[in-house]
Amino acid sequence: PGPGTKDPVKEKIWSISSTYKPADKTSIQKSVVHHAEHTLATDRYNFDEHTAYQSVALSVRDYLVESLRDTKAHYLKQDPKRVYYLSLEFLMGRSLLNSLMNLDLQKPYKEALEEIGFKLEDLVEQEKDAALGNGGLGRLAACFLDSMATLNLPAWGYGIRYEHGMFEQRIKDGIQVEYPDTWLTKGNPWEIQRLDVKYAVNFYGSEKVMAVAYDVPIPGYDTLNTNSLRLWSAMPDQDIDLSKFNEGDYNAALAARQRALEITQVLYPNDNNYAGKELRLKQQYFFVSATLQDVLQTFVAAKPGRSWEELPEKVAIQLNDTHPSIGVAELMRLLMDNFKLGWTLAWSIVCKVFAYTNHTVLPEALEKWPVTLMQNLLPRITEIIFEINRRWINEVREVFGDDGNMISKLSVIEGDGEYKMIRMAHLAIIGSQKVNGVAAIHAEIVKSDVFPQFVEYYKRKGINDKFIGITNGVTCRRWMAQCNPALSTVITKCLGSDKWVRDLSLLDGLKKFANDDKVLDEVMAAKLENKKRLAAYVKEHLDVDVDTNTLFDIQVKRIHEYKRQLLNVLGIIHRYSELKKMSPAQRQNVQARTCFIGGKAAAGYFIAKKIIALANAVGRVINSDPDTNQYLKLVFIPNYKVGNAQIIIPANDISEHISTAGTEASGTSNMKFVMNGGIIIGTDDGANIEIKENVGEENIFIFGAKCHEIADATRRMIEGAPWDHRLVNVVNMIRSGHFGNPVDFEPVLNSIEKGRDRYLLAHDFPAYIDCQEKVDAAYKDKKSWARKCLNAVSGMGFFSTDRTIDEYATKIWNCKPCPRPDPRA
Ligand code: T68
Repeated sequence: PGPGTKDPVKEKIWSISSTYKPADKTSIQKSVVHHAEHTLATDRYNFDEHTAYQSVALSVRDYLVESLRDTKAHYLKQDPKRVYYLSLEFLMGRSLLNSLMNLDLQKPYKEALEEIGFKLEDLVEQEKDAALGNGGLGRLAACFLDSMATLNLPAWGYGIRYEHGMFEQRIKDGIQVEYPDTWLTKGNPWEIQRLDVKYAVNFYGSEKVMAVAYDVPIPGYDTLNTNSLRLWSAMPDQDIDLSKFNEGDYNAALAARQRALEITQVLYPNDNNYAGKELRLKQQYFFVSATLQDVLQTFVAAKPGRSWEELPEKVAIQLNDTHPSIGVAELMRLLMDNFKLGWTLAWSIVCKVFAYTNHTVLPEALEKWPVTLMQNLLPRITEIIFEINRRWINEVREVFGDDGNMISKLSVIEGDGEYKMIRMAHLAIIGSQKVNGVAAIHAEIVKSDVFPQFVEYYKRKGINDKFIGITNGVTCRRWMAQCNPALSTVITKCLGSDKWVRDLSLLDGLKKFANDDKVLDEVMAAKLENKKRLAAYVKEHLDVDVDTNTLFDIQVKRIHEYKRQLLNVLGIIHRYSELKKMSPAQRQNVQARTCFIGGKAAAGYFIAKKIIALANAVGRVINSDPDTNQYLKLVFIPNYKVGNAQIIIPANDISEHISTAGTEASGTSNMKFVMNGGIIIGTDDGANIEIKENVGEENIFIFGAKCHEIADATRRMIEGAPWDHRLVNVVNMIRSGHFGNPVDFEPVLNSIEKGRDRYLLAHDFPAYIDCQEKVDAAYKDKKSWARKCLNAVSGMGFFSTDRTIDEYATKIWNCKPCPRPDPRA
C-alpha cells in the first residue's frame, strides 16, 4: 500500500511506519541499544562483546529484512524467470562484515560503535562461521549467491539448515580430533524463521516429516536487491504424533519424532567421496521435495491458473552436483500425482527445467544408490526412476540398436539382483537440458572420460551443446575487499576508484603500474602487513613464532590423496635434509621459508588423517631444530575454515595447488591466493591452466606430468621405474624414525610404493623439487617478485563469480537481471 489507497486502515499503517530505517550514526546507535535492551533483554548500559555483536547483527538484519521484502515484492510484480540453486552445502562463513559492506553501511557502523565503546573489528570476531559445507563445492555455492544478488538476478539458494555443520578440527598429540560444530547455540541473527512456510515430505510410503523454512537474506553489492537462501529444518508431524499418543503408543511416537529431527542434525563431512548412507539419501530427498513444492507453489501463486507448459519459461533449477538429482524424479511425481499431468507432458517440462553441474571425475565420488535402499525409503520415486529408465533405454535402442555395451553404459540402473544400483549422474544427465564442468580441462575430461557414451548419443541426435564448461570463480567482495583491506587500498588508489569490486575486469588497469617502483613497494608493504596478521594469529593459536621476512608457502584445502599434501610434506623433509648437510655459512645463502599446511580430513579417511599426523610430526622436529629453524619451519594450522582463510590467504607469497593432472576439477582457492598478491606453484590441472593463460606463464610456477602424459607415466611407474634418489633419502629418513615412530607412517609410505602410487607422487617428485628451487631463486629478486605479483593480480579479472554467474545466466538459465528501483528516487 501507499498513500491514497482510500482504505483508512492501510492509510493509518502507512502514516505511522517510517518505511525505511534511517542509517545515520545516532539512528544506528539507538537501534543497537534497542536490540540489546529489548530483543536480547540485557542491561542497556552494560553488555559484553558478544551481546554487542548480536545487537549489531540484529540491527543490520532490520535493513536486510526491508530490502528482502521489497525485492520479493518487485519480483512478484515483474514475474521474471527465476533461478533455483539447489545444493546440499552452502559454506557461508561469517556475515556481519559482508552485510555491512554490501549494504554500504561499514563506515557509519564503525563510527557509531566507536562512540558507544566498541570496535567493529572486535565484534566481527564474535561471530561463528556458518560452516554448512565441506570445501570447494559448498564455498562455490556461497560465492554464487553473492554474485547472483549483485547481478540482480531473481535467484534463490535452497539447502539444509544443519544443526551441526562441518566439524571443528583440533590437533591433539599431533593427531586430528573431531568436535561437533555448535554454531547455533547462541542463536543466529542472520536467519528468519518462517513457521508459516512448511511442507510435508513422505518416507517409507507412510511416514510424514515436516520441512520448515528459514530464510537467510543475501544482499547484493552496490545494488538495492536482496535475495535469500532458504534452508529447511525437519520437524516431526504433530498429527501423527498425537494420534500415536492417543492410541497409547508412546514409544512409537517418540521414535518417529526422533527419526524426523535426525534428518537435519548434521552435515556429512566427506568431500569428493560417496558414503552411501540411508540418512544421507533422506537428507537429499527431504530438502529436494520441500524445495520443489515451494517452487511450484510460487509458480502457481504468481498467476493462478497458468499453464504448466509455461514452467520452463519461468523456472530454471541448477543441481549442484548429483546430490539433489533425485529432484528429476520428484518433479515428475509432483506434476503427475499432485497436479495430474500425463507422463509425456510432465517429462518434457522436467527436461527443460533442470541443469546439472559436475564437480568431480573421481570414480569413488559418483553417487550410486542401492535399489533396495531406495525402494524401501522412497517406493514411489523408485517406481518413477525405473519408468524413466525404461523409456530412456527404448530411445537408446533407437539410436544404437541392440548394442548391449552401449545400453549398459547408458542405463540409469547398473548391475543385477541385490547389487542393482541407481546411477544418480545418469538420472541428472537425462533429466537436464545442460551439463557443465567447472573448468575448461574438467569439461573436456567429463566429455571424453566420464560420460563419452552420452556425448555420442546426443551427437547422433544432433545435439552438440548439451555438455559445456563454465569456469568457476570467487567473489572478490569477500576474497579481496573484506579479507585484504591493505591490498584493496593500493588497487583502489591505482585505479582511481573502487569500481573494480563491482567489475573485476578493471584489474587489467594495474598492468601499467608494473614498472612503478612506488606502487610495487606499496604492494609489498600490504603483503608484509598481511603476513604480520597471520603471524599474530599463529602466535595466538599455536604459540609458534614465525619470521615475516621468510617466504610464506601455504597449502590449505581439504586433505585428500589426490591433492597431494604428502608431496608437499616430503618436499619439506628434503629441504630440511639439505639444510642439515650444509655448514652454517652455506645456510645463510638459502632462501628462508615458512610452510603452512591446513585442512580437515574426513573423519573416516584413514590415510588422510595419517598425512596430517606426518605433517605435525615433521613440524615438531624441524621447528625445534636450532641448526635450521631460522631457515625452515612447518606450521600445521588447525581447523581451516572460511573465517581463518580470510587471514591465511592474503599472507601468501606462494601457494600450492599440486594435484595430479586431471584430478582436481577446478580448485577455487588457487584463484583467491593469486587475487591476494601471491604466486602459484602448481600442476597443469583444473583452473591452474586458465590462471596461467590469464596471468602469463612467467607469473606462475608449473611442474609435473601433464594430463595427456598421465597414462604413460602410470604405466612406467607400475613397471618399476626407479625413484629419484632424493625421494629415496626422504623416505629412508621417515623409516629410520627421524620424525617419531615409523610404524605410524608406514601406511602413508605404503600408499606411494611402486604399483600403488595412484596419484603419481613419486613420478612428479623430482620436478616438484626442481620447481621449488626456481621459486627460491625468483624470490631473491624482490623487485621482480613484486612485479610478478602485481602482474598476476592484474590478470585475475576473469575469475570473478560475477563472470561465472553471467555465463550460467546466458548459457543455461536464460534469466535476465531484475533490478529493484530506488523507492526514494
Ligand atoms: C570441489 N568438490 C572440487 N566436493 O574438488 C574442486 N563432494 O575442484 C572444485 O573447484 C569445487 O568442487 C567447486 O567446483 C567438492 O568440494 C565436495 O565437497 C563434496 C561434498 C560431498 C560429496 C561429494
